[in-house]
Amino acid sequence: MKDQPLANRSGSDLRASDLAHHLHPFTDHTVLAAEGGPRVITHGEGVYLWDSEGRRLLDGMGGLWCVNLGYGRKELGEVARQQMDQLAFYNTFFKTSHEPVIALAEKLAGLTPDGIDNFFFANSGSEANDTAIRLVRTYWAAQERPERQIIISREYAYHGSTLAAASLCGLPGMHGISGLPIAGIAHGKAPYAWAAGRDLDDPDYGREAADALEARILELGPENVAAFIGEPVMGAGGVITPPPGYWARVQEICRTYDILLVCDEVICGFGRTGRWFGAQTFDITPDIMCMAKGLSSGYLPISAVGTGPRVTEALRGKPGVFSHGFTYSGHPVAAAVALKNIELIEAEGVVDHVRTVAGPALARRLGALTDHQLVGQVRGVGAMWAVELTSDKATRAPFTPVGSVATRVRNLCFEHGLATRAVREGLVFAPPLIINEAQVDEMVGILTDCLDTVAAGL
Ligand code: PXG
Repeated sequence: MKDQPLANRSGSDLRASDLAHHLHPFTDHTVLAAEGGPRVITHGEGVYLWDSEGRRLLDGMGGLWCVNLGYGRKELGEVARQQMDQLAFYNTFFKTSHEPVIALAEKLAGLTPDGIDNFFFANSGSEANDTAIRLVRTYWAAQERPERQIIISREYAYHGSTLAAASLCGLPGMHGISGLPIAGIAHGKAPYAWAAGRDLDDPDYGREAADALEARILELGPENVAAFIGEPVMGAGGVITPPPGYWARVQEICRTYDILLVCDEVICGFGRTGRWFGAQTFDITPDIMCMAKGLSSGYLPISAVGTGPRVTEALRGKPGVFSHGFTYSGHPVAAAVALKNIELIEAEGVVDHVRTVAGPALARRLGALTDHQLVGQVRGVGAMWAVELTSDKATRAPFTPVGSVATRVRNLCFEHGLATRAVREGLVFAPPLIINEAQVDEMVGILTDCLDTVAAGL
């Protein structure tokens, strides 16, 4: 069985083999086995995927918040092929470099906010955030302030799955392994208006949510705090959008206490919020910026960490080795694909498309669901959205057990041709950025039918 080419094997055969040999991320393997194995995805084109049974799915999650340009872009494969022929691999350690990584770093410097001009490369968002922690520690060591150790993250944050990045997470479950979070990580409140019983556009709440960070800093002792890390819009935590004024006040607080600001742009970067970066949408000037996912539209694994003047100076201005890096830091094939991906996003006006077409269509069509009996709140920006369900619109109570109804809606959506994701009692959406208005209609149409069916069965 192992020697058969994939194309000749039936779906059930593939599922059986997967169950026998493949360990999946973030999966209850007993549930997977009880359901007879995973759905096997065979190919993709534009915003659509197909599975081994020939069923078509509209990909409401852009793979996993990453396939910004959509599936099947031949140009990216061609660039990868050319680069493999020319130079499949060389490292960027020990005073060497190569053209693709030089071109990519130069390109990123032109797209990121002013001051973010230098880039360190890795392979995943988790590694980018681990790198950010190293950079923060390096910065404070260079200032001869090594007691500044604590990095403040937030409840509901997702920053990755390596031991350090998992420590930054604020989601239940991520700290299940004993010993996490690692030392020097603290958590504060998220600006989650729905859970706080506040309106999305309440400026008082924006200020209060940010002031909670100041209170946390004072509790920990400002002299011990090294950095604050945040996603401009919290993604995997349930598309938690910042209330008005939140980021302005957070930045003021970071400046007051001389704390570095790290933006985790792993989801928000490369057009997701309707600008190149979430930092631009929310007028944030970070000291460190982490990116991955949309950097290559998920075609190859690559991530980057951008540094502003303070952090760059700590690395460039002092002798001493920065003892950190990965074999594949700045991998030439991944870098070439990322560069081409960025060029295509630019040439096709994809970021403007999100801001002027896809984003407004998602806002309009998903926003209309607010009247649905199961829906408590619809929130989002650009092409990242959440539909929060509730059993009681007045008290905002979830269903019992929490997540049971959202999971039912999610499963039904998959059966009816829409890939989405349930987060607590909500459904989240992050389709490829190239999604057009008719496809938004199709997506929200399937979702609405599934909400109706589930509501009728309650
Ligand atoms: N930061 C953010 C903001 C992320 O969303 C990471 C870092 C880690 O990236 P890597 O490449 O190491 O996975 C992420 C990843 C979900 C889900 O269920 C989201 C992510 C990963 C896995 C699942 O929504 N985001």
